[in-house]
Amino acid sequence: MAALRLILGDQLSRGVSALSGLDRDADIILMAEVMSEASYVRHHQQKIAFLFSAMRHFAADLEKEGIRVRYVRLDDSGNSGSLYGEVERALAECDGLDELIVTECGEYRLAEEMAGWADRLGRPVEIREDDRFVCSLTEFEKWASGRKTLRMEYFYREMRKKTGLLMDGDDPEGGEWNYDTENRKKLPKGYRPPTRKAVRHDDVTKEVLDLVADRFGDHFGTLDGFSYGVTRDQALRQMDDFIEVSLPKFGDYQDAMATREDFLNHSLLSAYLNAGLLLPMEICEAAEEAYKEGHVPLNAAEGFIRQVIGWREFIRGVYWLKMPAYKETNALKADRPLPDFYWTGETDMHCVAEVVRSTRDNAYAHHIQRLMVTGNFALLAGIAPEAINEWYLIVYADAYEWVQLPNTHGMAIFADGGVVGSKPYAASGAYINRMSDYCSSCRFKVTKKTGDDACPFNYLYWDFLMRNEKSLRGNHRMGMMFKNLDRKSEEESEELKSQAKAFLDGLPSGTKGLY
Ligand code: FAD
Ligand code: DLZ
Repeated sequence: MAALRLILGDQLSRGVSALSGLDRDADIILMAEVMSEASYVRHHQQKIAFLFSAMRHFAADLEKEGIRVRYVRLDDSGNSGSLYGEVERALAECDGLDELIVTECGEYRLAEEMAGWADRLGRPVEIREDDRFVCSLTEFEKWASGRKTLRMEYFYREMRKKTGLLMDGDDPEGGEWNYDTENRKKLPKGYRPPTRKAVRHDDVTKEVLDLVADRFGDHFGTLDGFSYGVTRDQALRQMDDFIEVSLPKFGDYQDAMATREDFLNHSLLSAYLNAGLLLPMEICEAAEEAYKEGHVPLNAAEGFIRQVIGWREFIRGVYWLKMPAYKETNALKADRPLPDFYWTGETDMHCVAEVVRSTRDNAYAHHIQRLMVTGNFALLAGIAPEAINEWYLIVYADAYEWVQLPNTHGMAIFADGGVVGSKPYAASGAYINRMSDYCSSCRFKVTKKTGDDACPFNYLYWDFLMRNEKSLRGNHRMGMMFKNLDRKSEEESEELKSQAKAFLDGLPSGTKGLY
């Protein structure tokens, strides 16, 4: 039987299951740039440019191998605008194709749609497992079954044993599973983060950048300085460069933040991993190798590997285990609209302005910026889950719902009531001050709790605890927080509440024309 094999924009791996068993003489690969995928949220311009260019390069590489590819560009005449429409059109226009083969996709909305394709097409549709992950969904379900709570740390240990990464027989390398306590260092004064290898862009990418500017120029973000690699070779070079230059201090400065230093020692590999240009095991093996050669310390290698085979796999497992109900939860009954500064960056809170700037410029912010600045603000302010989830899905080049949602909905804003994390990551300005240089050039004073020049994170933090006392006081991991709250006089508590209310009520939101 000849097959049409659909490859999605985030399935750019030569070994993706939809390509296995390919009959080069009979089968046709379909790849399509379609408006439905490019606009179901108003993706950052760089995310669209990265994916379209990577898709075009991937298709060209397949063609070089002699594989027949039907590649539909966004502006091709006849483009139906949707993946289903392109599948239907390909089946109608190419003779002799009996079935459709596709690898399962990364978002529930599309998976649901695809489940109905066989009926709509009146042909067999084979949806294959996405085996580019370390843990299959069935394996995760088995691990989760019967557990009262799902905790990443225990899952991670299983993944270490399964992969053998950083294992010394049955024991973890160095005697501990986790070296996180060594990974919370502030940047030393005058620290100069590694510089990144520049990527040279070819005509394919230049053409895509023009297309995106023309068709999506009103989406959030800028294309200036677009620096993503768009081929597997370029992604591999970024990986090698990271291992060589940035990984040695990755652990030490993993939680640090600094003005105008957007990347520090982070890998910047998530967009490549999530699109399929790199695979999780190969980057972990490279990190382990660097440790074995004595090039990087254990806290760096372990910290990095934990993010990939621990957090990334755990998050994916939670998404597919809990959807679709997961997205509808709102444990803290948050309902505030998204403040305009998430789009404009116009706020006197220097930390927030910096994170939004990096997000706009790079379609990137590192984990602590996402979690403890924009995420923490959304948690403390009680931003409605659907509004903040949509923002995170739009603004990052690595964002697909399977990975964005549990990170935002669960880890950052605790809307899932504790599925991903055991307590909300609520923090006052003191945390941001400890881990960054942001506060020293901020109009607000991080040491002040109330008053016009007090850091908003301070009164919002106390207001958050008071507002959510009923839901959170029983959480044993929050005992100390509530003990500190109990020390406040009624007068002080009222002042904190009223300052938080005045600040939040005064935030412009929903301004017309902002995305
Ligand atoms: P590094 O710090 O170098 O980490 C190495 C790799 O580990 C990353 O490339 C990534 O693949 C993986 N990783 C690390 N932490 C996580 C995590 N919590 N979940 C999944 N993978 C992880 N990551 C995404 O890939 N897509 C998203 O849409 C996304 N949205 C997020 C939203 C919020 C609110 C938060 C708090 C985190 C989010 N993350 C997301 C996780 C994490 O912030 C990014 O993976 C990371 O910042 C990517 O940068 P990096 O490649 O330099 O990562
Ligand atoms: C994100 C994205 C964008 C912007 N455009 C396309 C596209 O035109 N064609 C395509 O096949 N995939 C695209 N993608 C990736 C899909 O949205 C992604 O495959 C699903 O969200 C499932 O993860």
